[in-house]
Amino acid sequence: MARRRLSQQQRQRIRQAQQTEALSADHLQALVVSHQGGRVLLEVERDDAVNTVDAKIKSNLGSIVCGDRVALEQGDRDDYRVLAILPRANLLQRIDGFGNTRAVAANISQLVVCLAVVPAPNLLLLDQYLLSAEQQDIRPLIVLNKIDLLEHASDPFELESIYRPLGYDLVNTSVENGTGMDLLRDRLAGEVSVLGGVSGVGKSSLTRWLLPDEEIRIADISAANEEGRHTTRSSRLYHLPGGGDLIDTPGVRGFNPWIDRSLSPAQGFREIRELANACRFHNCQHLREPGCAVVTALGDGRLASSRYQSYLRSLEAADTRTDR
Ligand SMILES: Nc1nc2c(ncn2[C@@H]2O[C@H](COP(=O)(O)OP(=O)(O)OP(=O)(O)O)[C@@H](O)[C@H]2O)c(=O)[nH]1
Ligand SMILES: [Mg+2]
Ligand SMILES: [Zn+2]
Repeated sequence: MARRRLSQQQRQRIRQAQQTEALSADHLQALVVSHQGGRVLLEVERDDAVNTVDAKIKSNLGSIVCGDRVALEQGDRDDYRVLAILPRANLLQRIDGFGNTRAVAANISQLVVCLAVVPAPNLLLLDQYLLSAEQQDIRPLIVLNKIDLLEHASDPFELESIYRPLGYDLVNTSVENGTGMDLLRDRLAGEVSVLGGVSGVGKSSLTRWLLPDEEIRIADISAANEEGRHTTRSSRLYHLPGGGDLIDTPGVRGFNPWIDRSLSPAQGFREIRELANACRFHNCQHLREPGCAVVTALGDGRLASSRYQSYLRSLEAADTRTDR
């Protein structure tokens, strides 16, 4: 345990040294638009022109993700090598099935949680994305796609009734008939947005709709899966015609958020955070403590039970997490 922590500190120090060295030596800088295996696709800005180049990565740099800014060097034969990741404004991370922390995207301003009428939304997954966004100060946006498949104009998944009152922005879209697409385009303008969600909700379809000229490039990075469906294999950052960037990511099975240990999980739930002010004990975990305003609100229906369940799940995750 102690050894592992030391090596993490060492890694951190090495990275800081690499950053300082790269910044001071006046190296080229670039934006990461894609990362596959040991290579990255970069946009290098030089003399008012932007070139897309393929680069290798110096070892021990840690994970590089879309949205990262990096320092690089150019070799004799027009080959490029990434030397350092420049300091990040933020980093969206999740815990994968093996318990490892995986970086998703960096320097983003908006997390677009993509849900669909089919496959039906999983509210736990939504809450986990929202928790990540809240903890990292990233603006969340909820999109319910394939609205054309909804037979009755109602709120079958309780997205409107639960999330709108909490102040979350919600857009219903259809790539099929264009519903809500102008609104979505408005919400994405000027932001650096990452699209997250399970496979098949339509993240790449939305991206393609917003970027008609990029169709071929999108087809390139997706491959037919077992059912013959095109599924995205790696993340890719695109520039929107109206300004702003959009990062399409591969679908996830679940999104186990990386939880900031310095914050309580309640910080990731707007209404629980608010209700907690009225709990009798300031360190109330909202389980069975006397005078708990959260449990009272749950009892009289002011707190959605799915939200409370999600809170319990993240409390559990925060408790059982080993130090990584
Ligand atoms: N009816 C309907 N079908 C849609 C809509 N948007 C996407 N689809 C279909 O849903 C399927 C999956 O779409 P994708 O865009 O590949 O989904 P994805 O979220 O990128 O999936 P992964 O890359 O595997 O994560 C495709 O067959 C699309 O044609 C929509 O608004 N309405
Ligand atoms: Mg896709
Ligand atoms: Zn409480």
